[in-house]
Parts: sequence; structure tokens; C-alpha cells
Amino acid sequence: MLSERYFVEKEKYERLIARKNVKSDFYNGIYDRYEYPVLTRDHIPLTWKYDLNPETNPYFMERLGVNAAFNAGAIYLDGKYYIVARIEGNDRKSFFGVAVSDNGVDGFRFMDYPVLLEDTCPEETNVYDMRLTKHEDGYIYGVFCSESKDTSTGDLSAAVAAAGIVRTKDMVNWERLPNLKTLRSPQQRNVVLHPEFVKGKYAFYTRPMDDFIDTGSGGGIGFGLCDDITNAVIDEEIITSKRKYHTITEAKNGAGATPIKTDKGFIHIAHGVRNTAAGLRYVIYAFATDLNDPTKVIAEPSGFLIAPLGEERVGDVSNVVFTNGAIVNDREEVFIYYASCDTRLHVATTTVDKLKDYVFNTPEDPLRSVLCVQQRCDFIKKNLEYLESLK
Ligand code: M1P
Repeated sequence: MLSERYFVEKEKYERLIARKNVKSDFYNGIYDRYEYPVLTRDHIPLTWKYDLNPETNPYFMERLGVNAAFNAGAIYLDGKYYIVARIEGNDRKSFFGVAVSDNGVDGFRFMDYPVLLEDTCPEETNVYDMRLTKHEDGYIYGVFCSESKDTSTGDLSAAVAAAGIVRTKDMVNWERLPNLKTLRSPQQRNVVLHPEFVKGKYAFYTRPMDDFIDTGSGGGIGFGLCDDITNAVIDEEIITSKRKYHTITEAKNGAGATPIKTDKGFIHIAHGVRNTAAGLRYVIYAFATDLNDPTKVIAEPSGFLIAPLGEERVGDVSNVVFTNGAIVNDREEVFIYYASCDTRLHVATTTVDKLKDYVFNTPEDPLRSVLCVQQRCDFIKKNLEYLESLK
């Protein structure tokens, strides 16, 4: 017989999944924020955490706790919103779980089992941050960080990050392919597969790194081509979006969601990191690249698109917002899934039209205070003149 406590916890869980999400009163005209996160550790099914058999679990204890559910890849399939979340157990190991919703803003329910990856890399210790790409070759690809211990040093925390690749057609059965090899970069994180062939090849956005934590000489978001995704090797990587001094991308600049194709260009929703006395601060920003040449940045609005706000500012790794997934549905509505502080997942909604307006009509960062003030004064002057003209 099931424990009485099971019914109490089950009722709480079902109430959470059924809770309607509502737009918050946040306003910037670009996107809407929501009252509740779309995913938290409380969205993890009870069967993943509790042994339900009272004979082996008389106190109805959590046997395999879950600490957090956050950074999620996302895809729109057959009218449903799928996210592949990074789930972190109490044991610090991350893994992937697929959750599905009918409307993209609430009701996310995990499939019965997390994704059990083929154990093709015996040295791999941790996996996280899957980006989903519906590729024109017919597969849905998931590219994620595959982390292993760095055995070349005596440092217990030293690790090596590489890009793992899986593919599926149904979000249930996943085929693992060999990890991406980048011949000229020692480490990779935040790798994203472009949805189309470029010059007949698979195209990846990369984020070369010298070291597991520091990008070192890794200058920003890179781009490289490979012939065969079943044995993906990138020889030449070029940096297409650089880190810049005294901007939101000074310390790190990494690709986020799979680029969104619009009639004006591919819109990228990425993350930038800067250093502060309180540690690293992660924000989300956007830029656009040329439709025929994804290496060419054609628009880059100044500053961040999403920064941690209110309760979003606090969590396991505070002062972080991070995205690795966005959805465009068949009504051209955009759902940006962003996590706060490596703890929970939120959604921001907008439309393709608004996103285009934001990316192509927001002024660029002039990179120096005096020029920023000049930019703002010109802006205010136009507004005052406009107000005057209405009198
Ligand atoms: O803790 C913040 C983020 O740190 C890493 O991102 P990056 O490689 O850009 O530093 C990742 O571990 C990411 O999952 C995490 O959210």
C-alpha cells in the first residue's frame, strides 16, 4: 500500500503542474515576463525521487533528491512545446529530462524517464546545457556539454569540456554520435548546431576555451564547418562575435538558443558574462547575422536583453541568467526559455516581429561613456522635439 504522504506530495505536485502562469507587470515593450518559473525542482516527478514501496522506504524519504531544474533546450513539435532541461541531482551530477507543455508557459510535465545517454565516453562525468536544432537533414540534434576530469594536472577541480552530440526523430529515442572534435581549440562549451547546411556542410557555433572556467584566449562565439556529423571534426574556427572590453561580453561570450530564421537575418539569443567584485554576472543579449553568411553580424543592439531581476537574482550561482533554448510557434510567437542562477527555468514571450524590431532598430553600443551620453542626449532631444510638435 502507498504511504499516506505519497498522496499529500502527489496532490502538491499536480497542483503545481496545473497552476496557470500569468504575465507579470514587468514592462519594456520587448518581451513579457511571467509570475512563475516554468520549471523548478518541484516539477520533478515523485517517482524520480522517492522509493514508493513502504517496505523499503517506511519513512517515505527522498532517496534520490533533485537540486535544480534549469538551462533547457527547446523545440516546437506537432503543436507542443518540448524542453530538454538540465536537471541536477543532489549528487551534483546533471542529466537531461524532456518536459512537454501545450502552451509553452505552464503545465510542463516530464516524460516518465530522464534521457539515458549511450555510455560512449567512459571518462565523461557530467553532461548539461543541451541545444536542440531541427536540422534540414530531417533529424533533431541535441548538442550538449560533455565534461570529464582533466587528468593532466594534480588539481582535483580541473575538468575538460567538449561538445557531445545526440539525435532523435521523436524526442524519445536518442542516438549518440561521437563528440565534436575542434582541432584548434582545447575545450568547447556552448556549442550550437546551425539549422541549415552552409556550403553543403554542417555548421556549428562554438565557444573555444583554453581552460574549463576561463575562456582565456577564446575570443567569443566561433563558427566552423564539418563534413560529416556522424564523425564531426572542425578544423578551422573563426570568431564571428568577439568579446569586447567594458561591455556585457567582456569575460565570456557564448551562443545560446539555436538561431531563429527571419526574413531579415538569423536572430541569435546569446549570453554575455562580465566580472564584478561579487563574481561573474551572466546576462542574455541578442544579435543578427546575414541570411546567406551566418558568420557576418549585421545588427547588434546595445547591452542586454534579459538580466536577472528580483527573485531571479538569487540561487545556487547568483546573478546569472542563461538561455540555451527558444521556440517560435506557428503563430510567430517567440518563447525564450531562460534559467536564473542555475536553479530554475523561466519563460519570456514576444513575437518574431517585435524581436526583429528590437534587434534591427535598437542602437548599438558606442563603447565609450561620452559617446553613450551623446547617443542618449540625441535621443532625448528627438523626444522633446516630438512632444513639442504635438502641442
Ligand atoms: O553558472 C553559470 C553557467 O556557467 C557555464 O556557462 P559558461 O560556459 O558560459 O561559463 C555553464 O555551466 C552553464 O550551465 C551555467 O549556467
